[in-house]
Amino acid sequence: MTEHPIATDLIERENAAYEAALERDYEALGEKLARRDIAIDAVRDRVAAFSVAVPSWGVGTGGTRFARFPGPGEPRDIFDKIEDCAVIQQLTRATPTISLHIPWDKAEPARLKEAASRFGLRFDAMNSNTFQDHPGQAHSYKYGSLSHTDAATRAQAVEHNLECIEIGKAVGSKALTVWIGDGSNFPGQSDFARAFERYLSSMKEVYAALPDDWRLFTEHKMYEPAFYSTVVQDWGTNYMIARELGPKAFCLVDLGHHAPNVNIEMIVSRLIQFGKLGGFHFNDSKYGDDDLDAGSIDPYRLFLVFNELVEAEKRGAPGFDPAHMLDQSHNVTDPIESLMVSAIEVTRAFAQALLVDRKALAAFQEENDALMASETLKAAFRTDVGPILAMARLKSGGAVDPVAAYRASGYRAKAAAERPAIIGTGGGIV
Ligand SMILES: [Mn+2]
Repeated sequence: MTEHPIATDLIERENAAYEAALERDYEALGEKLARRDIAIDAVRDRVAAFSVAVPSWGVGTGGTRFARFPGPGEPRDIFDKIEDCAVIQQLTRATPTISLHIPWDKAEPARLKEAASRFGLRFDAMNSNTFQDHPGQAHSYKYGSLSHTDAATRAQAVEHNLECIEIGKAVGSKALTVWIGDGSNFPGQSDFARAFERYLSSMKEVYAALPDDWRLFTEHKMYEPAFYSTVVQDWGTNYMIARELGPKAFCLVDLGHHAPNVNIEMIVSRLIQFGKLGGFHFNDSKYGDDDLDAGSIDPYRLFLVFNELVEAEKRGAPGFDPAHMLDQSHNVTDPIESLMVSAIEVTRAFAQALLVDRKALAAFQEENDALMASETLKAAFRTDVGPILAMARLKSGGAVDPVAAYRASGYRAKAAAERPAIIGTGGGIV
């Protein structure tokens, strides 16, 4: 029997207030879509089956490089985090999995599994952490980890990744995500080729320990914490890594890890075309790796990314099976609310992408009708799919308005009473 952190009768009461209006809105949208030969129930069912993983670190209040302002009722450990993740899943019905970060979330695997399954949750990709030093470790990552000049430091970083795989095996995960902060801050500080060679050699050891049914995701990021050069800085380097390592290695695209204005949807298309798109860390940004809520700055870009994903799925691109994860970190919002909103926005972009008239788009592309091709995409993007998302949640036992239901539940105040404030919690910029 699945436990629910929010009383189900509260959700039912909340939903009842919206239900009649939602039925009318859904019906009206259904008529509109029928004129475009789209069956609304089919879109709703696709939306209901869509999911995105919640990062365990996302439920804590994030920080900046300068300061961290803790919020009330923050999770004290991974078990509190799992409960917060259960709230997000219960209300949105879009986030049945959690992505763990080791060592922040280190605990007895059997207890982790038990805690998650109590709420009907499972574990998504494991995340290793060699971008900061951990208490008791023999070698510092100050000058790098998997690409460090010192063999013992590299071996320690490899060993940590192997441990993440072991924990992942025990909790039922099927993927390891590796992001490293390795790089340099001054020209000449690091030899680009030798550093990359050392990284590849370390990653080959990690890859060799990967179970047959696992995938390895490497995540590129153009800068930060290194500000002159970064070892895994762009999708091209990431693609080379995935090619070098083998068929279980794929590239992970974090939307915030590119230079401003970079055409991310085209990167996505390229990686799909050559069978190396592993998945995403969804978030949004104005300047750099801002880790803002998905779709909060540029929802059209998020839609264009999903347009590529839906297109790839429709044409049956070989090996296409992207993992969806959120990756965000905040100082100014309730993390549970932000993660719910992000999960909804990602699902919204998916729903909009399902509405693209692909036959018309292909014809306009063939005719070089740039204006009508662009308008075809915008017609889908401009469609308010809100009733579809809400109906999918309602049918799956979620909340029509997850943020309103969450606020009505008083969950945060209850958590604040049960969880005394602590000084620090695992969180960061990854
Ligand atoms: Mn990320």
